Amino acid sequence: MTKKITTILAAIAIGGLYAGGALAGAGHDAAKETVVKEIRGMAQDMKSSGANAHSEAFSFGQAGDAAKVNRTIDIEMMDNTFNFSTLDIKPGEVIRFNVKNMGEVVHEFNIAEASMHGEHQNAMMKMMESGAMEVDRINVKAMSSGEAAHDDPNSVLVEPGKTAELIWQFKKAANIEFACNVPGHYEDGMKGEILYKSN
Ligand SMILES: [Cu+2]
Repeated sequence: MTKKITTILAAIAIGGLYAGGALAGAGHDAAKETVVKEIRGMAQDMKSSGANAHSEAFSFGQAGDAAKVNRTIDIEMMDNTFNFSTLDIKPGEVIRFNVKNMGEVVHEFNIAEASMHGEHQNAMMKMMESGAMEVDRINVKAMSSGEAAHDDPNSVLVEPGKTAELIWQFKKAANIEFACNVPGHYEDGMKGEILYKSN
């Protein structure tokens, strides 16, 4: 049993005592609600601390709602460059990115803080090593399990000739880049800056 699960079980036990003690009073429901919230929070922590879960909040926004899209931007990925070197975004804007891979190798469109791209490059190297990703194809079965899983809401990994969609709601933040973290591509300059010129 992992430490986190033990902690959650302990919280449930304590919650039971707490709720039980308050049973006679009017505070019962409120106490129960607090405990439920705590457990939910912990389950969420556990999820986001997992090797393949990235549901934490980002400084620069969150996965966007398809019904609230303000604008569509066509992203073309070549070997190894994007069709844009910068993107100008309004804070709050929900953008649908149509991401097309025109190249002959797998590319990624990932929106993140510059420092996060570095971390993601290490993860991507592991995917390559584990066989979850090859130069020109994605091994979906290997990709969907284990440490090499690629399920970040701020990123799409696209095979040659394919198109993927990413909907993102932007929040203004410093040092945000779009980049491809396939090994070697970022270093080749396959990246660009998100600007917030039109506030
Ligand atoms: Cu690339």
